[in-house]
Amino acid sequence: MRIEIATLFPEMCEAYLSESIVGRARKAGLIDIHCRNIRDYTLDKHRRVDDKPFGGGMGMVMQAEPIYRCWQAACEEMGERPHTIYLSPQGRTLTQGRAVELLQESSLFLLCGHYEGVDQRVLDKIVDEEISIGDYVLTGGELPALVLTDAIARMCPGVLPAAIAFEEESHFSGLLEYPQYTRPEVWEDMAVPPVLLSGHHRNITLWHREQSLQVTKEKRPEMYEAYLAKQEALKNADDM
Ligand code: 4F9
Repeated sequence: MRIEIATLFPEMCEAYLSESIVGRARKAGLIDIHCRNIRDYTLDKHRRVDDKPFGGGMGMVMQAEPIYRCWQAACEEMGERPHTIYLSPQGRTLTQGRAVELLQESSLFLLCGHYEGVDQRVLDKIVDEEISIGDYVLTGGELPALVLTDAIARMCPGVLPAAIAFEEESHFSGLLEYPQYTRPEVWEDMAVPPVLLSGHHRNITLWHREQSLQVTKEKRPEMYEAYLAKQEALKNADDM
């Protein structure tokens, strides 16, 4: 998987992408992530990448040409047209399911906007899909691009053990995770649930499952109801 992040702040993105699991995966050649500075593609002698909006209004708008030239350079280097995503509060909200689907793409181009927006014409020309990471406004698309990159990178082959990347007790199975404990057995007068120290694997699995159900019911009642409805539907399909 190759991911190109087009931004006015490549160092900001590199800082995150050079550390921890994603940083290690890049060094090991498991994922190919490039940050491209849109400003490197301006033809303006003052290296400008934005201008006042036609029709008036507040703030500045990112110009079409530097973004388009940046995208063309990425296309040429990759030898293909990447699936092109604009991170925007107007997009469809990112889900685990969408992240899994995007894993199938051979290359992605993530466009990070800044200022008040991006000239609509370049969006119309290159963007396949707009993605939001939630209903709030940020100062730019960098954090959303990093969120999307992280969600995809951790599922790329070899980055994490598959058992963790596609973990059962998570959003994949439709339930939240059960609580976890590590040493010491007693901390601040609070003991670890005894079943976890019992060595009885079947009981431990049953306890995990029960905790997942309880946590989901309490914290995400709508997710719990959807889970029950799905279980019921599966049961009925079995009976037929
Ligand atoms: C993008 C917010 C995606 C949420 C981009 C300002 C954004 C955003 N999800 N906010 N620029």
